[in-house]
Amino acid sequence: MNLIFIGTAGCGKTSLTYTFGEWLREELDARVSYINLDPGVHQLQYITSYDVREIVTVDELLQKGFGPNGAMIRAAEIIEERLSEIVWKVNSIQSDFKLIDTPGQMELFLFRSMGPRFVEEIGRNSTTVAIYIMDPVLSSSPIDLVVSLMLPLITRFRLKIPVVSVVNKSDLREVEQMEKYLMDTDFLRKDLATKDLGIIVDLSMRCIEIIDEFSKNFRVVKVSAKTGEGMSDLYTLIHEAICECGDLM
Ligand SMILES: Nc1nc2c(ncn2[C@@H]2O[C@H](COP(=O)(O)OP(=O)(O)OP(=O)(O)O)[C@@H](O)[C@H]2O)c(=O)[nH]1
Ligand SMILES: [Mg+2]
Repeated sequence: MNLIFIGTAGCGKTSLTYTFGEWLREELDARVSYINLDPGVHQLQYITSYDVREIVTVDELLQKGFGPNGAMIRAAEIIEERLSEIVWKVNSIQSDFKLIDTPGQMELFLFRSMGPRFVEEIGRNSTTVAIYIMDPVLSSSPIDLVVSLMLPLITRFRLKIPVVSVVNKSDLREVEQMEKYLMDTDFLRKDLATKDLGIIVDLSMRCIEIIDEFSKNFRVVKVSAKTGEGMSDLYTLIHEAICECGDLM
């Protein structure tokens, strides 16, 4: 099974990849391999079975004179050009779970062809699920939360595989308010209705309808890559996604 960790910059992709991988090893005695697709990362907690930095790093492109954004885009292009080789190497790894860490900037993986093409190719041989990581720091107001909840749907659009959503950093206080909204969408709607933001409120209400319909009633699991909370819930969520493939986001 391939598990792809995706989310906005700093949401905890690398940390959760590692924490969940170690949980799978310890609790299930599973064979776990770690795959790094982030050409910009400096340090990883895990030992990789495949690391895209063997092909390209953002640092070497910066040294060649690219600017910070140009270097990331060029790195993504180089990865795209050599995708067959990368997929071949990832496919040749023997393990029960391949945990795939994606670039810091989500758009490099999601909005360029790199992510969809990678997912399509590795998905031919094994089940692939994306884990969309929500960052409570970016979801504190009702409108920010609606935006955060739309992103796993967009991920589903782009990658065309089952996507499960988790809220990481559950050890932080910001999660409490977010959880109240997630557990009671009427409360979220009521709170939104009090905002004097005109069409933004209307748009948010419509988004909630879509999220409600396609995300199985806001089923979002709370996890902490820092404390290890929620790993068994995440495992259950992934299993449900595979069983219910087709209608689960
Ligand atoms: N409190 C808390 N901090 C966390 C948690 N997970 C990650 N962090 C912190 O969030 C920051 C970013 O974590 P990373 O795992 O590097 O996140 P990332 O999404 O891989 O980051 P980029 O790849 O750079 O976008 C680090 O300072 C982590 O220590 C968590 O569960 N709780
Ligand atoms: Mg990372």
